[in-house]
Amino acid sequence: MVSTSVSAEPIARGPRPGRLHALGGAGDTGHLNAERTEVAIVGAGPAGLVLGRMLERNGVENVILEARDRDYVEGRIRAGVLEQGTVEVLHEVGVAARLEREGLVHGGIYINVDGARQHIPMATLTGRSVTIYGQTEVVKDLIAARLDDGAPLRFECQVTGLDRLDGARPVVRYTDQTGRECELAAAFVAGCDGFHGPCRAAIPERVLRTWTRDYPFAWLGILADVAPSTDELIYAHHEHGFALHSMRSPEVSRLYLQVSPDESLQRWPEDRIWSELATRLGVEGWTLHPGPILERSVTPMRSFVAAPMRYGPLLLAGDAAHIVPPTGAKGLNLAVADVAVLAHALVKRLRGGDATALDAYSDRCLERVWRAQHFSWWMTMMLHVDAEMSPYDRQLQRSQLQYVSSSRAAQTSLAENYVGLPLGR
Ligand code: FAS
Ligand code: PHB
Repeated sequence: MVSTSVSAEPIARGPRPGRLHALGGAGDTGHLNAERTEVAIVGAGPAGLVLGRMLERNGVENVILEARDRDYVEGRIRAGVLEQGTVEVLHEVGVAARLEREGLVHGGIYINVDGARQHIPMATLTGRSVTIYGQTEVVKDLIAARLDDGAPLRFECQVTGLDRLDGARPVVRYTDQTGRECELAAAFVAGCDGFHGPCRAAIPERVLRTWTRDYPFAWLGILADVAPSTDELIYAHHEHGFALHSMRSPEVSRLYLQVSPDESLQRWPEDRIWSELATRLGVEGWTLHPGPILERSVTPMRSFVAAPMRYGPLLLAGDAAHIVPPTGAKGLNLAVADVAVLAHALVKRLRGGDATALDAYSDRCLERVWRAQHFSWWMTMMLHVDAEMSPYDRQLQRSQLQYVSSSRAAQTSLAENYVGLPLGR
């Protein structure tokens, strides 16, 4: 365990092997105008940005290539729950000042079952808590820090392919914002390009195994300009379907409704959204306060895992390697956990020549990924209404809901998975 080497303390910026310079040396045939760096990172989501930050602070050269422009990347509304381990990593890499000021620390969640609300005191049961702080804010903080540092972050640079993954120095091909075809050679390529990116597809089918589960439901999510009607998140199971009351700040609420995967937003005018939320989240003596809806979207739900997460010099992290339904609030946290392990391994390999951690990277992450897969599937099946469910399974679901609402042991298990297991590196 050499956690100190991948630590917050930026090392002295000594002369380092040429940050970016044109190839042209002996042996670099066919990629004459390729720039060169140590780690080419594809994607400026949470995975790519946290990895870039950790490598940067340990003096490892890296370049981030991002297909979209800055406004788009910073405007994408996604996750909102940070595990304690994720907050610790953001602290470690020195981008937690605003999180400290604006993040909402929650010691529990509520589970609503048919009009009865049960509090799960996670901090009491596990000693750990979660922090509510939007993914958009995490990404903004990381981008600002990187640009302040002058570290290379190229927006509107679409990666189109990876070459020489079987060679000593892979090459990333991309189209820059002027449409020019460019190449970036690197010792390692980090595929942090999300589920739809090109990096996973660069791993030969004979090598890559995938597991998938699609769910017969989706989430209609809204961002509303109204103070949350609850102090902590409410997960509700109701005969009409699942609902979730989350938030982004003391002034802004984030709420979700279970809908069918092909649901059209046209069929959900504001008043219908608020009345359905009130029905599904409702308990005696509690009122949901509606407000202007700022954003709404429908997100399909899928479970997906790809393995191995490494193919020679290519390392996958985050949604590029695994997807979970958002019911367990694991997506963003898994992405950060992957790159916390990856950064450590790359520094040991590139600075110490020791490849043990890198060789163990995939197995190490998959262990945590499958735990989160199981928890996210379990929360999803327990809390959603599946019309195809057999009457027998329906009874099992009811028993599970009653068990979680009444048993400390069941609540402790839920809490332990929800707050996230400490990050081993
Ligand atoms: P990301 O998808 O965040 O980032 C990948 C980046 O790669 C993107 O910026 C993309 O533009 C870039 N890229 C792709 N192809 C490229 C190419 N060819 N060249 C260059 N760049 C390329 N999780 C929750 O816990 N709660 C939620 O409510 C929740 N809501 C979600 C809603 C949606 C619509 C989605 C898709 C995910 C949601 N998630 C949620 C999960 C989410 O938080 C992800 O787990 C998290 O964004 C994963 O981070 P990354 O792995 O960095 O991938
Ligand atoms: C969110 O705040 O966006 C959120 C919270 C908890 C979840 C999913 C999404 O399980």
